[in-house]
Amino acid sequence: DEDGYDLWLRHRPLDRAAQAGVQAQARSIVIPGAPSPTTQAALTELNRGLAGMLGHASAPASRIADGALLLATPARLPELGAASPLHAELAALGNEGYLLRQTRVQGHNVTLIAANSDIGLLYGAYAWLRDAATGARLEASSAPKLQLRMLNHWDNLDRTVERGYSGQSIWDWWALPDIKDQRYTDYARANASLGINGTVLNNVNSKPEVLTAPFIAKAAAVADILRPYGIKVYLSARFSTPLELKETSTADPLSPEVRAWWARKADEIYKVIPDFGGFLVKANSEGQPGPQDYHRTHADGANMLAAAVAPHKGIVMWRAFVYAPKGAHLADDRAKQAYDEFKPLDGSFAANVLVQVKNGAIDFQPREPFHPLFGAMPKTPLVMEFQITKEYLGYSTDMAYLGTLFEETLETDTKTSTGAVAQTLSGMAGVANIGSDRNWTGSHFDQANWYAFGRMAWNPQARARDVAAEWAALTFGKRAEAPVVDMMMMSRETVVNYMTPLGLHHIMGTGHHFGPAPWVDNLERPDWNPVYYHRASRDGIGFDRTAKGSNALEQYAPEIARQYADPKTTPEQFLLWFHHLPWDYTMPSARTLWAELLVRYDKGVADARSLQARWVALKPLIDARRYAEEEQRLNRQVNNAVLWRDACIAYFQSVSGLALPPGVKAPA
Ligand code: GCW
Repeated sequence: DEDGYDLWLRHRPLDRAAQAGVQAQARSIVIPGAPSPTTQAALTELNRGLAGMLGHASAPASRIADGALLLATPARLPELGAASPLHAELAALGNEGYLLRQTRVQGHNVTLIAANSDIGLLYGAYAWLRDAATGARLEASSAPKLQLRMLNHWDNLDRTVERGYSGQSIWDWWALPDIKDQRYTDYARANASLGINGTVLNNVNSKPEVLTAPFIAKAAAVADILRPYGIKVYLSARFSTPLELKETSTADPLSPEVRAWWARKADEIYKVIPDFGGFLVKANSEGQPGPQDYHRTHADGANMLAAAVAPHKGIVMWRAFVYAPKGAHLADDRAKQAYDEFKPLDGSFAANVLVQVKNGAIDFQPREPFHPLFGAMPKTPLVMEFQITKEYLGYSTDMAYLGTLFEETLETDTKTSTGAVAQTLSGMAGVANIGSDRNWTGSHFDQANWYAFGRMAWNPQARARDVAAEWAALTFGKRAEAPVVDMMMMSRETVVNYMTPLGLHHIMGTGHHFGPAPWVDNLERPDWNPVYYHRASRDGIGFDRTAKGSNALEQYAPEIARQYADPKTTPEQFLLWFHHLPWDYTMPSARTLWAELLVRYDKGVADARSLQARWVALKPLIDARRYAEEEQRLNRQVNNAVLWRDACIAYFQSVSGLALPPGVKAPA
């Protein structure tokens, strides 16, 4: 499995001491009661795991005996009912939680995986396998803190993937529904092992065809495969679908004809996908149609779709990523539009609508302050959207562990009545980085970003470092864990430094977003031009979002707005996000802003080289193929870093007219 196909489910042989411990807990596997597709999945994975770790599988047994690994719900094992000492703890874990315990059942010493549902048992089985493989403690209880833990595929029906860097779409729409690739089952296993419980199969830039009968049948075939793993299927719906299919004369959400069409469409979908999750919608953004085309609001549009799926318990996730070609804020500040459009609608969305908000207000930059909508819509459930695919962080070439990016946003305190970001969420969505590549994600280390997203959607308070350690141990083995974690933990900051230090943003190559292009100023929309964002000139650099500038700051809680209004109290990492400052502005380091910028770019390059060197040192601990594949990427990353630094410095110099400060050498 050196090619990476097995992801973090490698189930590699344990050393002898560890084998004995694991063997003692799983002499047999017992799941009382009638098997279900979900308990079958758990049993298959446990056997696969044991076969890998011990060299042989455990015999499934029907009777509880000493040394059994016992998987049970109260419905399967009456001893777990009201009289059980575990009853209260178990009841508190809800439908998806689980507990692992060494205990006695029916007079036998067993290892118990208990849950309230079969899906909880499956999650518990994966947790037990993870603990067995990493040598972690085998006593735990866990329940997800967020209800919706979703992947969003930006996959087109022709198998191209928007912002995908790992091959084609894994969904072979042409072959479906008759031909069901084994990869779909392996995809379900990987996601279930993290607790991901929903997936949107197609791109938010959607097509009407996806809601026609043939595609609904294809989606149903995928749903059938994912169902035992607790994963619901959702689809991205194009708002103008009925009109474009020529089945209505308008797409106006208040038209009875349109409402009836969507209600019938929902009935048609639920007939073949009874647990269909619902719709994800990108409307009135980047050219997508939407309710505003009919002078209706986002709430009118979302509520119309919500009414269609409500009888079937479906939901609508309505995206807040909007910036209009002729928006009021075009000249002023694109970052303000989502808040301005959505905040006034708080309280007017139907109960089964969630508003899905990107982590930051611009667009998945290497670093962004949290989106001001978090904490600002107390009456609306919000889903936080992260991008797992690295559109702006060097694709699947550059190493950038996103656990630290997720953590940074999730732990921010919004300082509003609703508190920390994590507490205002009802779900997390991650734009998938999964494709048809043998290793799924283009590079081995990008598997960690899928992993981290899933683990942090289950527990948004999880620490990025712990998650990295788990992934590294499962992927590369215990011996490589610590040095691999060190690389992962420094990797994202490295990218920030050589691309967009000190709060710079959106200065990437336009369109493709790979590599530097701070000089571009001639695109048809001003807010696509890098110059719009860095605003570098003779007098200084940075985007003034204070009251003297766009005043985007007023969208934050007063405490934050006050703190960030002054460059002296603005976190350095967001300095040029909120302020336009003279080149000779004095930084906390006592350097000028210009000198500090150069120091950051240099550090980015030095750290990229350090990543490369650390990997070379790890060679004896890494499988040959994984080693070589990552080595090539790290070599290229160093070149990317040098290019970014040199191009940005040369460009900024050309507008500032400044020389390199004394002591700084021009690049060789
Ligand atoms: O990040 C930008 C991307 C677009 C994407 C859009 C969105 C799906 O450059 O490719 O379109 O955001 O999130 O809708």
